[in-house]
Amino acid sequence: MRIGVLLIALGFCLQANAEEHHVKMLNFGTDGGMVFEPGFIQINPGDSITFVPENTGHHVKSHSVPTGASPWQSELDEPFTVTLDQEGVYVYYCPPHLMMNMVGVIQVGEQVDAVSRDEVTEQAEQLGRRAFQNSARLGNLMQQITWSE
Ligand SMILES: [Cu+2]
Repeated sequence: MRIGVLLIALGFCLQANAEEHHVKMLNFGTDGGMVFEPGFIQINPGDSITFVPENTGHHVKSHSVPTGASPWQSELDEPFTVTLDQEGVYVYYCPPHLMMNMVGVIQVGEQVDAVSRDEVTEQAEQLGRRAFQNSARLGNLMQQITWSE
């Protein structure tokens, strides 16, 4: 009985600690044209991210997600919220503006297991090869990841 109450209280605490973050989809931002802002974000497991279409013509689709996590895709011009429970790196893009490197990176957890580094980097490079503008953007975002030793 007492343990049950404790677990319920703990559940409320965990829920209260989960944060909701916002990423804007913009025609122009601080990092140039056709851009997610912020392009890199570090969150805790269980947090959610809402993608907000501030301008029309954008949506978001995951490119690579950690093992065990589900891919996602939003509707054009619709706000979209995804909750991320699995630690690791998520790379995503806006399909209509992939050629302009409209891409973003999410780090879930304080650090990312360095064992996954080569695979994650290779997946990001596959996506980056399809960009013809803002070509440095994805590399700059990937450099902000904190890897474990
Ligand atoms: Cu776009």
